[in-house]
Amino acid sequence: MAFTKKLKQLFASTPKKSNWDGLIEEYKPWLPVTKKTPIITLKEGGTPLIEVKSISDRIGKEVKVYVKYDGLNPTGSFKDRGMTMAISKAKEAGCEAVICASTGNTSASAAAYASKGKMRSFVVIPDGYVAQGKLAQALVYGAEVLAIKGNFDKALNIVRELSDKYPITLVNSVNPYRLQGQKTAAFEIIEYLGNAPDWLCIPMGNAGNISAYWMGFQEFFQAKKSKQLPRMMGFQASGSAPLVEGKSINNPETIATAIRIGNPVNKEKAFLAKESSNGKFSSVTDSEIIDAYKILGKEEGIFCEPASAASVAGLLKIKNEVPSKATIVCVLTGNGLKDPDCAIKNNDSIFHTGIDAEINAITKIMGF
Ligand code: AN7
Repeated sequence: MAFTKKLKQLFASTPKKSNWDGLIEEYKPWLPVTKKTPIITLKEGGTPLIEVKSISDRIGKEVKVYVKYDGLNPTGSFKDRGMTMAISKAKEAGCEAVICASTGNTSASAAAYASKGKMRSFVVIPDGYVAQGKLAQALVYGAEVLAIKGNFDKALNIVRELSDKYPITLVNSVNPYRLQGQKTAAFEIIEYLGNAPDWLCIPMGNAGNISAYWMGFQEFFQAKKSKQLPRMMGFQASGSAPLVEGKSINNPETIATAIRIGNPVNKEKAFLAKESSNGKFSSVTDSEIIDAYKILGKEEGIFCEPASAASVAGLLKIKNEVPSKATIVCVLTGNGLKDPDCAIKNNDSIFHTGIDAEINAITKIMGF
C-alpha cells in the first residue's frame, strides 16, 4: 500500500529540473550581476573534483590529490566560467561584437557564448599554433577567425588597440568580469572539500586563472566558508616561463600551446597571489608535462590537454616539498580532445594498423 502511495506521489510531482543552472545562477550573490543582466549561459561550472590515487601514490606521505576537471565545461575549458560573465555583461551594456586574442581556448569559448548571446565574435590567433580542436570549435561556433603571423602576445596587443578604437568589447582576461566568473571554481572546491585545500596547483599562461582562484579562495575564507587559504602553486612550461624567470620571453616555445605566452597581462595579480599565499612558481619541461599527461590518461582515465597536465607535472616535480597528509588540488584547465595531434604523437599504447579483416589475423596479434 505504502509503495503504491509513493508511486502516486512520484507521478503527481513535477519532474525535477536540472540541478545545475550555470555558475551565474548558482553564485549570483557573489557576482556583479543584477536583475537587468541577461544571463548568457551554456550551464558551465559544476565540474567534478576527482581523487587521483596514482598521483597521491607517487607522492606518498598520506597526501590526497584531486583534480578539478574543468575540461568538462561546455566548450571543454575553464574559459567558459569567465566567458558566461564577460558575455552577459557585454550584452547588458548593449554591445554587438566581441574580440579576443587567443592561444585557442578563449577563442572557442568567446565564439560559443557570443553566438548564444546573438553577438558577432572576432578571434585573433597565432597562425599554426592553435590546437586543431580549438580551431574547429571557433569555426563551428561561428567566429570570424583571424590568424596572424605572430604569437599570442602580438595578437593581444592588436586586440587591445582595436577594442580601444572601435565599438567592440575585449573578452580576454584583462576584462574584469572574466576573473569574476572564474573565481567560482574556488567556491566549488571549498564546497566539495568542506575547506580549501592546502595547495592549489595550476598552470599559468596569462595568469588570469590563478588570480581568479585566489580571489575566490579569499572571498570564501572571509565569509568563513573555509578554515584556511591554500598555497598558490603556479606552473609554467620551461620554454615559456616569464613568471618564473621574472622577465618577458620574446619567443616562447612549448608543446603546451595553450600557455605559450611570453608576457602575461595579469602578472602583478599573480605575484600578489603568490606572495600573499606563501605560494611558489616553478617551471616544468615539455617531457615532464607529457609524462603527467600520460599518467592521467592511462592510470586515471582522465584526458586533459598538455597545458593542464603542467599542474600535475609541477606537483610531481616538487613532491619532496609536500607536507604529509596534505590535501592538494590540481586544476585541469582543458580537455584532452582539444589537441588530438598531441595525443596521437604522445602515448605508449599499441596501435596496429593495416590488419586483414579476418578473425585469425586479429587473434594472432592478440596472442590467443
Ligand atoms: C588549457 O585561450 O590564454 O593563466 O588564449 O587554455 O589564465 O592564461 C589560454 C590559457 C591554462 C592559462 N590552461 O590560463 C587562451 C589562453 C589552458 C589554457 C591556461 C590556458 P591563464
